[in-house]
Parts: sequence; C-alpha cells; structure tokens
Amino acid sequence: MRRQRSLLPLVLICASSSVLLLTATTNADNLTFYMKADCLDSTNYTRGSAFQANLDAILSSLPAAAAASSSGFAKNITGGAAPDQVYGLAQCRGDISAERCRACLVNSAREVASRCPGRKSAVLIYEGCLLRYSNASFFGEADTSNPLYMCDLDNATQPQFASSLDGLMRSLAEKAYGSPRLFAAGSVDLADYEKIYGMVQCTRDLGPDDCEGCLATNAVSKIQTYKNCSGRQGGRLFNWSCYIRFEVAPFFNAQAAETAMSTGYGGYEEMRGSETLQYDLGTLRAATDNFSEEKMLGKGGFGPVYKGTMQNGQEIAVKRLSTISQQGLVEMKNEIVLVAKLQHKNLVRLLGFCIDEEEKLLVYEFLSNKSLNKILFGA
Ligand SMILES: *[C@@H]1O[C@H](CO)[C@@H](O)[C@H](O)[C@H]1NC(C)=O
Ligand SMILES: *[C@@H]1O[C@H](CO)[C@@H](O)[C@H](O)[C@H]1NC(C)=O
Ligand SMILES: *[C@@H]1O[C@H](CO)[C@@H](O)[C@H](O)[C@H]1NC(C)=O
Ligand SMILES: *[C@@H]1O[C@H](CO)[C@@H](O)[C@H](O)[C@H]1NC(C)=O
Ligand SMILES: *[C@@H]1O[C@H](CO)[C@@H](O)[C@H](O)[C@H]1NC(C)=O
Ligand SMILES: *[C@@H]1O[C@H](CO)[C@@H](O)[C@H](O)[C@H]1NC(C)=O
Ligand SMILES: *[C@@H]1O[C@H](CO)[C@@H](O)[C@H](O)[C@H]1NC(C)=O
Ligand SMILES: *[C@@H]1O[C@H](CO)[C@@H](O)[C@H](O)[C@H]1NC(C)=O
Ligand SMILES: CC(=O)N[C@H]1CO[C@H](CO)[C@@H](O)[C@@H]1O
Repeated sequence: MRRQRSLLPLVLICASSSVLLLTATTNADNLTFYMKADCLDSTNYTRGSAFQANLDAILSSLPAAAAASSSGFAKNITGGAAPDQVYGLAQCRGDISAERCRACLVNSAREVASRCPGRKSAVLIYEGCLLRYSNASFFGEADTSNPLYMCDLDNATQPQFASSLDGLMRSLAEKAYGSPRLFAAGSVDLADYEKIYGMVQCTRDLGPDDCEGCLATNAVSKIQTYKNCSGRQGGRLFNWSCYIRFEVAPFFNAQAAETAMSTGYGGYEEMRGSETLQYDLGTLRAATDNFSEEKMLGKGGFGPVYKGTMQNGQEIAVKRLSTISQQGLVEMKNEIVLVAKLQHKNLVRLLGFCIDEEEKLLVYEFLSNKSLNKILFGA
C-alpha cells in the first residue's frame, strides 16, 4: 500500500544548480502556487520612461485580455517602436475558468513587478498561469533553456508505475500538440482505486512542431529520469515554453480539461452560451439575401457557403451546415475544432454561429483570397 499523501507534502524544487527543500501546499486548487520567476535580463529600464508606461499598460491589460479570450491566452505589443516597445504574453492553464484565469494573472502581474523590479524582461510561472514580457520579441520562439523541475519526495511503489506514467504522458503529449490549445490532461489506472493524473501544455504562441519538440522530445522523455525525479510519485518539469506534471491525486478539472482539448475554442457549450458570438438567423438571412443562389460562393463537404454583407458593411462568409439534424451538431463541432486549429495559424477567423431549429450556420470573416476557399471547401 502506498503511503497516504500528506496534506503538506514536501516538494523538492530545483533550478539547474540550486536545490531547495520547501514545505508547500501543492493542492489542486492553489493556482497561484509559485513555481518560478526569472528576471531574464539584468538590464533595468529608466524610471518614468516611456518603456515603463508601456510595461504598466501591458501588464494591466493582459490579465483581462487572456481571461476574456476563449483560449485563456493573450499576447500584445505596446509602444510604437524599439526601445520603448514591450512584448507581453499571458496564458492560463487549459482547464481553468476565465475568472480564475484573470485572478491568477492579476497576481502574477503584481508579483513579477516585485520580484523583478525595473527589469526589461521577466517571466513568472504559477501553477495556473504564465506571464512574460520583454523589450524584444519572443513570440513563437521556443525557449531552449534547461528545464526546471519539482518532485514529490514520496516514491512510487507500484511496479508498473514507470511504464504506466510513460504511456500516459506520451499519449497526452500527442494530444496536446495536435490540439489548438496545446493542452492535454488525463489519467491512467494504476491499481485498485489508484490512478496517475497527468497534464501537459505548451505556450500557445508556439506552432505544433515546436510544441511537439518541447513536450515529446524533451520533457516527457526526461521526466522520469531527470535528476531527482526518478522513481517519485509526482513531479513537474517546465521551462518558458512547455510544462508537464503528474501526480497520484487529481489536480485538474477533468471535465473542463476534456472540453478544452476537444474544441480549444473555449468549449462548444461555452459558445452556445455566449451571446456575443451568436448570430440571429434573421440577420444572416438579410445579409445573404435569404441565402440566394447569387450569394453562394461554393459548396463544400459540409454544405454551401454564402457571402454576406452586414448592415454595418462588414463582409462575412456564412457556411450553412447540411441539416441532417443529429449529424448537424457533430459537423458543427468538428467545424469549430477545425477552424479553431486554423485560427491558431491566423488564417481565417470564426466570428460566430447560429443554431436554430432548422438551420445551423457558421459565420467567418470574409477573405477575398484563396485561403478562404481552402478552409471552407477543403484543400
Ligand atoms: C499557494 O501557494 C503559495 C506558495 O507558492 C502560498 O504562498 C499560498 O499561500 C498558497 N495559497 C493557498 C490559497 O493555499
Ligand atoms: C536594477 O534595479 C534593481 C532594483 O531597483 C537593482 O537592485 C539593480 O541593482 C539594478 N540593476 C542595475 C544593473 O542597475
Ligand atoms: C494591447 O494593449 C493596449 C495598451 O494597454 C490596450 O489598449 C489594448 O486593448 C491591448 N490589446 C489587446 C488585444 O489586448
Ligand atoms: C532590449 O534590451 C536589451 C538590454 O538593454 C538590449 O540589449 C536589446 O538591444 C533590447 N532589444 C530591443 C529590441 O530593443
Ligand atoms: C525515495 O527514494 C530515494 C532514492 O531511492 C530515497 O533516497 C528517498 O529517501 C525515498 N523517499 C522516501 C520519502 O522514501
Ligand atoms: C524546454 O525544456 C525542455 C525540457 O527538457 C528542453 O529540453 C528544451 O530544450 C526547452 N525548450 C524547448 C523548446 O524544448
Ligand atoms: C427565405 O427562403 C425560404 C425558403 O428557402 C422561405 O421559406 C422564406 O419565406 C424566405 N424568407 C424571406 C424573408 O424571403
Ligand atoms: C490573403 O490571405 C492571407 C492569409 O493567407 C491574409 O493574411 C491576407 O490578409 C489575405 N488578403 C486579403 C486581401 O484578404
Ligand atoms: C537520489 C538522487 O538521485 N539524488 C541526486 C539528486 O540530485 C543531486 C544533484 O543533481 C545528485 O547529486 C544526487 O545524487
């Protein structure tokens, strides 16, 4: 029998060379559990400078922007040009609510200012969120620094632990880099009433390939052998680009994680409930001359696509999903997943949708060039 997990487990925190022993609460709910701050550049900005004003602006706007985005992620650039320009990135763990996302990042913004006062570049990682800024662009660039790790002091006792963990983490990594949120979480049965819970994620500015590199090639294959994590029943390995964690107790919201993995767009249910994204059928009829032949741009696997013009002049593309009732919703969900993936590469934006008794419609921004055709009708 494995030992009962204590309420205040000892956690070993190690950064390349320094080794610390800390007593900390690592319970599931502590999203502001502090993992690491790094004042990346020793150079200070000038007090009262334009850089500082831009930094203040970006740090105060990013938490709300990330929380408001359906993927819990935001990046922004303030200031017109170097040297006053500030690049900022904020991201929340894939399974947490907008409210908790915002709270976590507001905390980070405060904490980063006190841990790295005056610095031109810094990053702060909490369990639930990551905040990073710099005077130079780092978007889309994978970080290649050494990973940091934290390990439970308790050792796993089950003989099959290592192979089960390996299988779980590999499958999660594969799911994560194939998903728009670059996030996956799940569990595997270990023995009666025992499971291993795992989570993996990359920062959402990375492309799938860099995410795969960070997760599969590096982190997942290292987690069990990395320094003092060997044989432990829990651990985290992370750098500024990706993060993996495993425990023998649940630490994520399984249902929210499932939703995040399947749509990456904040969840299908969330979309249904979201007022802003919902279009009224009458409005879309009016915009497309009641789906007239003349407005039809073409026909794709899922149904015809019409060009529409909103009352304010905005041009849209409306996809009318074939109404094989039951299947309609499945198609729609697939479509949202597809578009969310494409959205990641900034191709075409899904503006919203309309679900009505007889019609299921997806509304995109209208692009006059080929990429729209490719997306709407398939390659
Ligand atoms: C969360 O963890 C941090 C340690 O990083 C601790 O200071 C804080 O009090 C914890 N919060 C809660 C609610 O347990
Ligand atoms: C930067 O500012 C911090 C805090 O004000 C100070 O401790 C540090 O010495 C400064 N670094 C340089 C290089 O001026
Ligand atoms: C970017 O930052 C500026 C300045 O804080 C803010 O006004 C703007 O709304 C932000 N944009 C996004 C997309 O968050
Ligand atoms: C950012 O700041 C560092 C340190 O002052 C400087 O070396 C670098 O050139 C700056 N980068 C940009 C793009 O301004
Ligand atoms: C776990 O195993 C390591 C190495 O085998 C040992 O040094 C350590 O004391 C063990 N930890 C516990 C809590 O038993
Ligand atoms: C991040 O950490 C991994 C984990 O081992 C390391 O190998 C990698 O070089 C770092 N960066 C990326 C993008 O993988
Ligand atoms: C729109 O077209 C449908 C048939 O496709 C028709 O039943 C409906 O009356 C039309 N509505 C308007 C406002 O023309
Ligand atoms: C053409 O497509 C690219 C993306 O492939 C997009 O960035 C650009 O804005 C499009 N041009 C027009 C005129 O829509
Ligand atoms: C038990 C164990 O693996 N201990 C190692 C922890 O890490 C330090 C520094 O890397 C090693 O010296 C120990 O042998």
